[in-house]
Amino acid sequence: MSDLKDWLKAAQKRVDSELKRQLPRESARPQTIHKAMRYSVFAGGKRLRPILCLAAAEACGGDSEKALLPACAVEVLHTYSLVHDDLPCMDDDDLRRGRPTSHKVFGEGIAVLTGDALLTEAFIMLANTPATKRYNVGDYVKELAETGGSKKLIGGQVLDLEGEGQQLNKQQLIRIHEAKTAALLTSSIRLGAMTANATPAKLEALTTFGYNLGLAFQVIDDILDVTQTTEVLGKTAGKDESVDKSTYPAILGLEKSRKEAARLTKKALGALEPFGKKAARLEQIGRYLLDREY
Ligand code: GRG
Repeated sequence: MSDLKDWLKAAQKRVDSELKRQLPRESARPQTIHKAMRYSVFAGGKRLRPILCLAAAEACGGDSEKALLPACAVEVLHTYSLVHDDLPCMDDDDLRRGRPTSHKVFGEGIAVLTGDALLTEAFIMLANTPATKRYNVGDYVKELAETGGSKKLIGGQVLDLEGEGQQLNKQQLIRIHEAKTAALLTSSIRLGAMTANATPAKLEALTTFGYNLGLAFQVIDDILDVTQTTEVLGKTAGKDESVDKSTYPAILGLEKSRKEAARLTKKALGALEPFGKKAARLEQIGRYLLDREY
């Protein structure tokens, strides 16, 4: 476990220093937007999506260095979604990752533009990612654009908005989590694998892994909302998301939610079998995410 924790810390550090290199400097004009972009990107996130991206490249026998740009791209796209999700017209949250949200610090207009700018930066990073024999920049862009689009992240947010104040059933909840959480985790993993020139069969197996891990992650997140555990991937998670929506524990109860998280994690790990030892990190991360609750 300490070996995993050291590896996670080192991966977080690599991602952070690449993000620092890639994002426009705070001194670049207009300074406000660049300050706001960095404020939200360097706010203490766990870097789960980039870590999965790097580990997936390793699982496919690739050099994780080549996965650093897509790793940063998925993190800045994730940060955009959080900045917009916190806006008064969405969840209207004052705190994110334990700090005042972007619109609280910079105002609503700048927060909207910060999200827009981060989304755009993600695609610049992908455009600069080297092609492999099987995959070109167009493939990377399509992967992330489809996930960020109206059928996945944005579509999930629409379902979430429309379901507000209603008691959703399990199927409706799964549809939201597939779109809001599992899709980006899956694309993070797929992009890492693509930089390692993964075969279509390996990409397919990792899609199964990412989908089930993403759903498990969300079930565990919902459980944590109830049980209030704070230590996750070595970072202290702020208790700053609303809990009054439909969640797994609200629909299934805590015990069944725990069983569901374990079932989904098992299914995710099963998909890693063809990778053998190369997928050790992905496997450890999957187990670690499940264990963070207990
Ligand atoms: C496009 C506005 C817009 C929204 C898209 C992804 C999304 C929908 C909204 C973000 C809010 C949210 C609660 C998403 C569910 C996924 C999730 C558990 C996000 C938190 O991810 P962590 O725990 O956060 O990895 P850190 O802070 O560690 O990066």
